[in-house]
Parts: sequence; C-alpha cells; structure tokens
Amino acid sequence: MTPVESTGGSRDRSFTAHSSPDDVTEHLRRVGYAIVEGLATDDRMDRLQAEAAPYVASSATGRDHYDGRFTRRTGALVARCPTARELIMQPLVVDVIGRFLSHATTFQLHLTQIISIEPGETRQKLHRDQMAFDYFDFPPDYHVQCNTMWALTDFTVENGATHIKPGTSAMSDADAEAVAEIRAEMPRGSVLFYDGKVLHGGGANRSRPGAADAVRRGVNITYSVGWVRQEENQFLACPPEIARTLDDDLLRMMGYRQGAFALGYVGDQQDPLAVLRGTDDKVRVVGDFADSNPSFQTFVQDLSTEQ
Ligand SMILES: O=C(O)CCC(=O)C(=O)O
Repeated sequence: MTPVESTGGSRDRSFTAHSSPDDVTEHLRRVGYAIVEGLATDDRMDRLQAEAAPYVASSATGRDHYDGRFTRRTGALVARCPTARELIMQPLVVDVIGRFLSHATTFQLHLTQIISIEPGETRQKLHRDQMAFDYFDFPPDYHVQCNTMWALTDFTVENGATHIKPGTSAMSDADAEAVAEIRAEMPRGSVLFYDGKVLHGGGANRSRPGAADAVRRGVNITYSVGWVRQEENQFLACPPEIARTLDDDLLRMMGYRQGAFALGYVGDQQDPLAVLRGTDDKVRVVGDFADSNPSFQTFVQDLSTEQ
C-alpha cells in the first residue's frame, strides 16, 4: 500500500471556530481525526492552567512506557477545574460528537485528563483507544467513542504532538503498517478530534528543559456512547456535594441520565439526576424509545398485540 501522507508530514487541512460542524464531522469520519484551531481563547486556557496547576504538580509520572515515565496524567477535571466544564460542553464540540455518535440513544463523558508530556519522554506505542473495552471487536462502522485533545500549550513535533495514522480506523493493523503518520501540530487553544479506532499515540518530547512550551500539555476529554462503562468514574471523581452545584446539561453529560433503555436507574427505577436533586422522577419506559430507535418501535408493537 502506498503511504497516504509522507512520514512526519503535516495534516491535510484544519478548521476554525467558524467551520460548520458538518464539515468537521465529515473530515473526522473520512480520516479518523480533525483539528479545529482557535476554539478556546488564551484567557480560557490561562484559567484552566491556573486551576489545574496544583493538581498537575502533585500528579505522579506514569508507571510504564504506555502511560509514560515522563508523563503526568491529571484527572477529575470536572471537580477540580471549573474551566474544564466549559471545554466539555463547548457547543461546536458537543455538536460534532453528537453527530459522530448519533447511532446511539445517548452519548456521555468518558474521561477527563490533562496529559503533560515532559522532556525526555519517549514516543507512546500506537494504539486504538477502543481497546479499553476489553478489546471487544466492534464492527468497523460502529464507533463506540470519540475523543478530543485540547492544546493547553502549543503542540509541536519537538514537544510531543500526537502521532496519527490517518484513515486507519477501519483498517487492520497489518494494512495500517504502510500508512504514514502525521503529527497533530497545533497552536494553543486548538482542539484535535479523533475517533476510537484510529491509530495514534503521544509523541517523544525532545524539548530543552526550561524552554517555552517544553512540557506539552493536552486536555484529553473523551466521549462514549451511553451504553458502555465510562473510563473515568464520574460519580466518584466528582463528589455529590460538587455535582449538586453543576447545571443539568453537564450532569447529564457526566452520566446522570438514562444511558439507553433500562441503563442507569437508581432504586425503584428513579432517574439519577432526580435522585441527585432530591426529587422522585422515574426513568422513561420502553415505549418512550420508539421514536428514536426502530427496534424499540417494533418491540412495542409486538407488546401491544400480545395484550
Ligand atoms: O498524549 C497524546 O498525544 C496521546 C495520548 C494517548 O493516546 C493515550 O494516552 O491514550
């Protein structure tokens, strides 16, 4: 197979904050990633950096070469960093992810993690993020997750910009060997979208310690369909006393909702958000899913014939 892009070459195009979500999603579907530049202001990134700084400083480096011996991973961003909540719910991001995962009844927040790659780090093994689901062999056209990586610093070849093999989402590992990589170089405030199937990995950091942007910091915020277990446990990472101060849309995104028919209820079929708020609303019944899912429509028709 001929490499689709030259090794270490740059990405074919990028989008802006004014690009249409349709165009971004189309590119993401076609090559497995898309970059939108300038989606967060410096002010927003400054705030996030300041909020995260004490937690990043106390995060340990990784315990193996996959996590990265010179990489710090800092999670629980909903609880720790109010500005991360703005990134999670950024309208263009939610729109693109919603389109990309529209085959499922709902989608949800999967994890939040600042990935700080420090000088001396070696490159991460290329992987597909959906391996987290116990290596379940999802069909090539079934996307179980979609990810974002916000650039909290500039992403450069030198400081560890993410490696991506474009177009490998539906390819076997063997076929993907011939595909050349690109690097997700992007200025601070940009966001990289990538699906759960595309081969990618963090880059080596060859920066001079102490140089500007010597540490590459990315804010990894990922989303999954609503019927799978979340990678980061949102109900414990964000304690109820903080969760109660958040708005309903963010809470639903964190998983305080029915993920699909029958998933996520509390006690006597109560809605999780209602339980958090101290009210008694019930989750929806099977017939309520008929409009959004033809299989439930059929199921409910059979149900009424039997009665
Ligand atoms: O930091 C990056 O650029 C990618 C990290 C990644 O893919 C991972 O840790 O799973």
